[in-house]
Amino acid sequence: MPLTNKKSRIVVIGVGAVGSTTAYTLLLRERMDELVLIDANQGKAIGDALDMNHGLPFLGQSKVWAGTYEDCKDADIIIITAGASQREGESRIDLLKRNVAVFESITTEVLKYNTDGILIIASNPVDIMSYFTWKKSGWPVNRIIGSGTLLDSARFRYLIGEKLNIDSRSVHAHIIGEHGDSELPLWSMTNVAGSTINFTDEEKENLYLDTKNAAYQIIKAKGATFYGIALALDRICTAILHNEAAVLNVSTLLTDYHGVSDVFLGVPCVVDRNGVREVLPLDINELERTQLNQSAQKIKDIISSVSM
Ligand code: 6V0
Repeated sequence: MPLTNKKSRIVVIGVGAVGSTTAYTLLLRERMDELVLIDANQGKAIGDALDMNHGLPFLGQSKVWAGTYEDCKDADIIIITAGASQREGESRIDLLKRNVAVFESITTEVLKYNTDGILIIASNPVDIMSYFTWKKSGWPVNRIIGSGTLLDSARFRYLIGEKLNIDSRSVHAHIIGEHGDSELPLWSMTNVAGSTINFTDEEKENLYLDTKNAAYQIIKAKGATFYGIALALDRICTAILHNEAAVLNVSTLLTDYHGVSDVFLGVPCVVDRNGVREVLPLDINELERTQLNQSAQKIKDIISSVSM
């Protein structure tokens, strides 16, 4: 639902597994008036748009089409899910070099037509791609949002909920840091409606490892992950379009945050119509602070090694 009479528009760039599932999720939930699909493989975008249009008689009034970068002009939100997907056994960092070149060309095109939208980045390694996009775009940092550890936090909440036999929506638990191998669980802040959860150290370690390795497990089983991330991206879009001020663990620029600066990482952020309104201060313990700094250092080392 837009805040003005202007038609709300979301553009999805890269309609592979993640992009097309995200587009379909947004359509099913009737999040926008106009949905534009863009892909280097134009046939895929055209086919997806046709396919989705044939479902409109069962849905609402949204318009869907395979577009060009010119269609970014009136977009409220542009979601970038283009790029190569993670191969079996490949770390997200290994994807970087392949994806930087793709992003270079995409952001150049988007910037020609849009100056006031919000960019949501999902392509991996997402924290680095978000940082790179921010640097390249020159946009205010609140309008560049990486999907960050929103999906990881959802996986964590799901696993904890399953173990406790409690609805995962009632589990308050956060994964922060890199969306990847150096991410960390905030056990000191994990609770169910304020009630502390008493897991053994071994149980905690297993829950964390199952969360962290979930993507590898899914990729091994079926080649790619896309349903969970599609719902996470839908959640970010809703927070923006409905001006929710929702707290979501997205990737944003950190400045003097528990000793971390000049890097994008997933942390709890307030997300509203302007994107990331603020980063929530966290009362984390010393171990978590050390782990967050290690995660930041890992990302910074990689960024400096590819000299962006
Ligand atoms: P995919 O199925 O290979 O789709 C990628 C799409 O991008 C293809 O349709 C390509 O044609 C298209 N593409 C490539 N280059 C361009 C370009 N220059 N312009 C426009 N389109 C282009 O990959 P999949 O959808 O599985 O993954 C996409 C990205 O999302 C990858 O980087 C994944 O690692 C990442 N994921 C991120 C997640 C997260 O939590 N942030 C979760 C899952 C996947």
